[in-house]
Parts: sequence; C-alpha cells; structure tokens
Amino acid sequence: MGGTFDPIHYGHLVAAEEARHDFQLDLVLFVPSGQPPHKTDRAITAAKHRYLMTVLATLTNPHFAVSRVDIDRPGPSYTIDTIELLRQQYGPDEEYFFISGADAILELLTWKEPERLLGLCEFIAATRPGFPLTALSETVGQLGEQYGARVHVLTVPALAISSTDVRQRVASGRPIRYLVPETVLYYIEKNGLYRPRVPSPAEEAPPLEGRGDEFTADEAPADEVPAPAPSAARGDAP
Ligand code: DND
Repeated sequence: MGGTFDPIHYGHLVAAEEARHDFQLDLVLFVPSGQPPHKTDRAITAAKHRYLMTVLATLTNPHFAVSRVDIDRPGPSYTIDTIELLRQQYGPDEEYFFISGADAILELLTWKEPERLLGLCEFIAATRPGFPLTALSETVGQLGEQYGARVHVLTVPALAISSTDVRQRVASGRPIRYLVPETVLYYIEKNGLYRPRVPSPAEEAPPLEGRGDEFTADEAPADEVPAPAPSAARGDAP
C-alpha cells in the first residue's frame, strides 16, 4: 500500500487488513512516499515523521511491514519505480497487488507509465464511504478491456477517516483518539505535528527602532531567556 500517510489512520489500516484477508496476502508492505508525485499544493510533513508513524501504526500486525524504498530515493515517488524496486528486492516471481483507495483508480491513467504499471501488478481498490460505485465499475471495466488491467474492488467497512481531517482536527484542537492508533496520537503530540505554527515573540513584536524601549546587550528583555516551566511561572507570579 503506497501513500503519503500524513498521518496514517485507521482507514488505511482497515483497508490493508481487509485486503490481506480477502486476497490471502502473505505480507502487506506500507510504502510511505518520499515526494508524493501529485501533492504539490501543500507542504508535506518530513518523511522521517511519516515513516515513523507508519512503523508505530503497523507494529502489532505480524503481516504488516514498512518499506523505506520511496523515502530513501530522491525525486517523485512514482509507483512504477516503487514496484520495480520491490520486484528487485522480493523477486520478480512474486505476485504484487497495489492497494489503494478507489478514488486513485479513476486517476490511474494520469500516473507515470500506467500501461507498464498495470502489467506489473494487480490493483485492489478500497472503496470509501460515499464513493460512486458506478463510475468505478466503468473505469475498472475499461482498464481491463484496453490494458488487460486486473483491478479488484474491495468494499471496506465505512470509515470516513482522512488524513486531511486528522490534520485539521489537530490544528483546531479537536480529538483524534480512535481515528489513529494511540501510538500515532502520542507521536503527533510529542513532536507537535499539525499544530498551527506559533509566531515567535520576535516575529510578533513591532520593529524596535522608534519604539522607545531599546535595550543594550546587558539588559536583554525577559522574553529572551528560556521561559520557566509553567508551574514555576505560576508560583512566581505576584
Ligand atoms: P496518497 O497521497 O493518495 O495516499 O498516495 C497514494 C499512492 O499513489 C502513493 O503511493 C503515490 O505515490 C501513488 N501515486 C499517486 C499519484 C501518481 C503516481 C503515484 C504515479 O506513479 O504517477 P494517502 O496517504 O492519502 O492514502 C493512501 C491510500 O489509502 C490511498 O490510496 C487512499 O485513497 C487510501 N485511503 C483510504 N482507503 C480506505 N478508507 C479510507 C482511506 N483513506 C485513504 N478511509
């Protein structure tokens, strides 16, 4: 399963587990993208964080593993290159299935070298709640007729979870517990991911010149020394 995983959530994990069960897969490899080829509209969280969250989320499933193949190489993480590298690593005789959301299937022909890609692996398209199945069946039929593509539709229990929603929830202080594994929740909290960036006091302050409160190096203002721990600050307050 390839993805940006910014962050990984239970929607990804349920789809992967359903695919593993229904297609009797030996292993589901989660492949976080280094540079997602199609996501140029927003800043992506550092690959290190997305990779570690994926490791934490998949730790307890013996059939799940995480590959660094896309984050260790430069340039956009095109799936055709990912599959080629995995075939070198695991052998060309294995059967490869690319698990993705059903929405990705509708755009598959815009991916790099789609015809060759469709010849190298089968696709498992996990439906998301509210996804129009008629359009999907038509596309799956066309891909099969024109390119000999093998695309399987997998209905997963309705999980209206998305990474975008998880990020927005963190940014606005809403809970994400039960949308992501606890380990991922703690990782997000500990590393301050997805919180709105708080401007530093220096950025907020108006220019010093002409403000009448210029200071010399010996008289640095209190906000330039590290702030005391919150409890100490409260205790010291007049
Ligand atoms: P996303 O950024 O959409 O992943 O990336 C999906 C994969 O497509 C990555 O491996 C990309 O490298 C590859 N791609 C995209 C475009 C062009 C090319 C390749 C190319 O080669 O030219 P997300 O982290 O958002 O999600 C991962 C997967 O999980 C997606 O397929 C998404 O649709 C699916 N998903 C859900 N499935 C079921 N229930 C939910 C889901 N939420 C996300 N709630």
